[in-house]
Amino acid sequence: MASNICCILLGEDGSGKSSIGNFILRRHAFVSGNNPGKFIQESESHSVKLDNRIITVVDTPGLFDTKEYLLRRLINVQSSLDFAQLGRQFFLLVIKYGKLTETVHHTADLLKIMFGPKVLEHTIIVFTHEDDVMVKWKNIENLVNELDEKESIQALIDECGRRFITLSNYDLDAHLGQEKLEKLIMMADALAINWMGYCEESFNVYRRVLQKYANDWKGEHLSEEQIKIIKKEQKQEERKDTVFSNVAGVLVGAGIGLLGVVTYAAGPVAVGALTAAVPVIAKHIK
Ligand SMILES: Nc1nc2c(ncn2[C@@H]2O[C@H](COP(=O)(O)OP(=O)(O)O)[C@@H](O)[C@H]2O)c(=O)[nH]1
Ligand SMILES: [Mg+2]
Repeated sequence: MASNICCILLGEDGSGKSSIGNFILRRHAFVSGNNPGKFIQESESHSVKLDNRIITVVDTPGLFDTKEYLLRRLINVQSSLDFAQLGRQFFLLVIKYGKLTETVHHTADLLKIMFGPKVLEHTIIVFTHEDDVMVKWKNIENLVNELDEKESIQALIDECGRRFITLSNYDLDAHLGQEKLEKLIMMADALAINWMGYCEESFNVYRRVLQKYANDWKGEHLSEEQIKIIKKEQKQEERKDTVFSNVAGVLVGAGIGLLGVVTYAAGPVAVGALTAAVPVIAKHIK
């Protein structure tokens, strides 16, 4: 039987995250709309039962265009993983078709410092607003080729293992919508098979490092240099934590081993003492 899965929606405000969340849930659970009042500030989740398993969808605040400092926003979006206890997590990076801007180039790095260097191995890209652009460009390749940022967008698609779908959230009820939903769930299930589990310790390290810088780096952007510093420190801290837990493991193992040796050595001594004591005790009883 297919496992429970948990889909975390990531992307800019207005990209179509909430709409796609509703699309997966098949009900209007998340508020959606194109004005700031409709954009959420904290992650929220809803679930649906589908073919005897639970699909949880976590909607998150937009990554950019916010009044909040970028690092604070990232920490906020990162907390979406706290909801994701119910199944194997995968990420849906939602990008508005007509808005493939330079922020997309930045997105891969932001995802990595929030969720770790392997996050794109668990990510599917969803290009929304297909209806708006299809008339002009016909398909994503044509559209991407027109853009100045085409190399970084292609690189992002490649890093996600070329897992992407294109859709219009307005096809929600149509036959086409159903087909796309099935395709999406199939991709997610394929990811779930190879799912290695999210290491909570590593995740706590990513969070800790972001928090460390959040008070000092209060900008709306992070420079490439700042991202490099964060990545490097996360890697070092993760390694330290791994070494620490390995050493702790070895110490515990050694302790158990020592106890075994003591028991092993003490065993014959105890048996010998008992054997010697039995005739003496027996004599006293007589
Ligand atoms: N034309 C078109 N509009 C869409 C599509 N997806 C979402 N929208 C609209 O774009 C606006 C923002 O969508 P929403 O899901 O709230 O974006 P979010 O801020 O990322 O959660 C809403 O008015 C949606 O109706 C799409 O595929 N095509
Ligand atoms: Mg929304």
